[in-house]
Amino acid sequence: TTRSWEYIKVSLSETGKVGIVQLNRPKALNALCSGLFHELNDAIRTLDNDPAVGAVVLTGLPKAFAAGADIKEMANTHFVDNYKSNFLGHWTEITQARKPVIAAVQGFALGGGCELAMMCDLIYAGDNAKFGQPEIKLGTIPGAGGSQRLVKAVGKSKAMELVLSGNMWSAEEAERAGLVARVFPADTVVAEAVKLGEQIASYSQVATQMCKEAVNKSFELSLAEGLHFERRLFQATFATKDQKEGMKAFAEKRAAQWTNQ
Ligand code: CO8
Repeated sequence: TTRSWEYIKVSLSETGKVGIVQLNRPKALNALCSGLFHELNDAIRTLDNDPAVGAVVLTGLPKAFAAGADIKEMANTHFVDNYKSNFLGHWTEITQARKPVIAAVQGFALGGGCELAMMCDLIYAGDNAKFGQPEIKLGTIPGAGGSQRLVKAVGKSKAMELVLSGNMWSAEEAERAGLVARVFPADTVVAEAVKLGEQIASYSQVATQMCKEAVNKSFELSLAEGLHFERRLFQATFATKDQKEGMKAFAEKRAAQWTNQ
């Protein structure tokens, strides 16, 4: 977190338990250029590997979480080059983080910006947030989950409307659709996300990581296989010291002392 960054800012909450990554490219409303994504991936990887950190908050600027992929950077690229270089393939690296990642969205979350928010584990929105997949207006289509994660988040009809119209949803509409977990006054959304991060970080990291892993498996597996996976992980928690401590502390009416073991 101490190195210098060009396109992002990285910090820790006061307790040191929540990593905060702020996209910071104000000149272009946080358009996601290649350099920004490399820095973002480095920061998330570093925080994910930091034993003191229990959760991460990803946020942007008051006017824009991110206004999409950098249109100027990609405008003149061609299929064969994009294909050979696996253009933007590294975008999904954030989904490999084991620790919970909370998106705190203010202002525009458009195109790749909306897709980046959806790659996080949950979204908190400021009441000024705007979500959309405007790629259709540029003669292209969503390329980083807008036709897949969005459907899983809000269902077919609402997803179709968003990607085919290129219109934007307000924070309230996004919450009603289930894209967003909760809406807050814009100037408090980062603090609220950090507060949730602190709560998550106050639990056993083994348990929070297993929770995240199990929920994410529900997108990949059939119900029977998913339930099987969940039960196995649940059973596995009984091999941890933290499960023993958590249940002992309950019986003794005291706070649990987690060791992440
Ligand atoms: N890319 C590059 N520059 C951008 C972008 C962007 N996505 N968005 C805004 N900017 C720049 C503007 O060009 C402008 O720069 P300059 O001052 O040099 O002209 C600056 O940011 C400020 O923007 P505006 O003046 O336009 O600000 P407004 O408040 O008037 O408008 C909007 C804000 C409505 C957000 C407007 O900027 C806009 O429509 N932006 C583009 C939104 C968009 O179409 N996003 C989708 C991009 S495509 C995409 O994300 C595909 C992802 C595919 C991923 C594939 C992975 C494999």
